Amino acid sequence: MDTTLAKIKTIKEKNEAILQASDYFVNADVFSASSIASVDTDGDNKADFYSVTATQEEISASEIELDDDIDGDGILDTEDTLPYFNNTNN
Ligand SMILES: [Ca+2]
Ligand SMILES: [Ca+2]
Repeated sequence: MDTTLAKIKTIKEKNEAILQASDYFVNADVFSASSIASVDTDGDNKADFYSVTATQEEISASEIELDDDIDGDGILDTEDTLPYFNNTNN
């Protein structure tokens, strides 16, 4: 299997990958004009999730939609065993 995940061989490499993912989520600000969402993993202008501080009124007033395929690989999150890993972009 020739995938990015297969390249992670050691605990150190796994921990570094987790750290990189954590940094991405903490520092993402894709929807800079809004405070209700900040992460869009596949870049399709649909948010991975809404902020825990976002109210339903703010979400309803916003044009930001939730993404049902976070990694953009064509497999819906409800079916995707790795919803944050697009295995088609190697
Ligand atoms: Ca998206
Ligand atoms: Ca997917």
